Amino acid sequence: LVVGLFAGCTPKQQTTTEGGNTPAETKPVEKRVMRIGIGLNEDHPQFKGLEKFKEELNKKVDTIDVQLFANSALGDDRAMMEGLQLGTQEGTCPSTAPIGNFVEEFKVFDFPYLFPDEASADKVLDGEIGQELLDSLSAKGMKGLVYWENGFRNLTNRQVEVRKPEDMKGLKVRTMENPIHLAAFRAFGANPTPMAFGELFTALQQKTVDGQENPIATIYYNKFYEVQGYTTLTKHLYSPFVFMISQKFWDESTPEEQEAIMEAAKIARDHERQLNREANETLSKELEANGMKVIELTPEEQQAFQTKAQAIYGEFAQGKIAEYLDRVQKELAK
Ligand code: KDG
Repeated sequence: LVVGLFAGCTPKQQTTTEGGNTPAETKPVEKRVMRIGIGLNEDHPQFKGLEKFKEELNKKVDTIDVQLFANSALGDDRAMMEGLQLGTQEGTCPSTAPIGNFVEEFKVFDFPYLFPDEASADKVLDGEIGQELLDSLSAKGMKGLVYWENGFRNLTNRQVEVRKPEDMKGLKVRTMENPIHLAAFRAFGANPTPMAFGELFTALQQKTVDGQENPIATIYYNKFYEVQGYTTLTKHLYSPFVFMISQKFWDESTPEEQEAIMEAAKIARDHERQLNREANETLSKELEANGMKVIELTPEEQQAFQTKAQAIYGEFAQGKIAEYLDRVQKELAK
């Protein structure tokens, strides 16, 4: 039984206790609260992954009370990462795109058409390069645990059957807050605008923007088909998630708790990736059943987008980002 949250305490003291009615001689288990927030909703594989994390962690330790918040209830990706730094929440799972605003090198994952498939992404993310980048978050107050999957992003819009970059001319497209994404969509010919995910559905509904880009699972579970007519399978970018907690929470954990957190995060990662891949495979049909036209591109049509995207590589592949880009490309060529 959770008897209460001691509001106003420092994160270390933010505990809940169990066993309120136990005899005085039985010491109640003190639990530290781990509040984890995401922008997506409870139906999305990302939330199912968090539930798995909670379940697995509870099997291993009884000293952490995981509380889950979907639908941007704790803020957007950027605000939640700031929350980790400030100690107002303990965990989140952002796309890597907004992480580039905290640690520049993460922008290596923002180059369109970098990863050809999920297996290549897993190889880089779960390998040395991915680990180095996770480790670089610690200096910013965030402990990067493991990569989960958002997936290959696709364009949706209200009114145009987009098959080639020219079809996107002037289309107002929401992107995540990331300069490379904005540049890519300008290169495609669109008129991109950055916006927090939590504001997106309403913006599409009110026609503040014409379109957006996200993986199939998000398009489906967020019911974008209610306000969008077309999905073009551009697959222009593989979007990873980073499952992270605050460095402070990590540092205040015992070695046993740290091991349990890592193990649970990995089991949850495998579960989330599997659910997400199944969703991305099967849900195109459901989009069509809900009235959307789903446009599959021929390799030549896809190449036209890739060629446009290639033109922005030079501008953004600078300094540390260029070094990482080079390493990723070499790793993929192996
Ligand atoms: O829970 C993750 C979301 O907050 C966000 O990262 C989803 O891909 C996303 C987007 O488009 O903002």
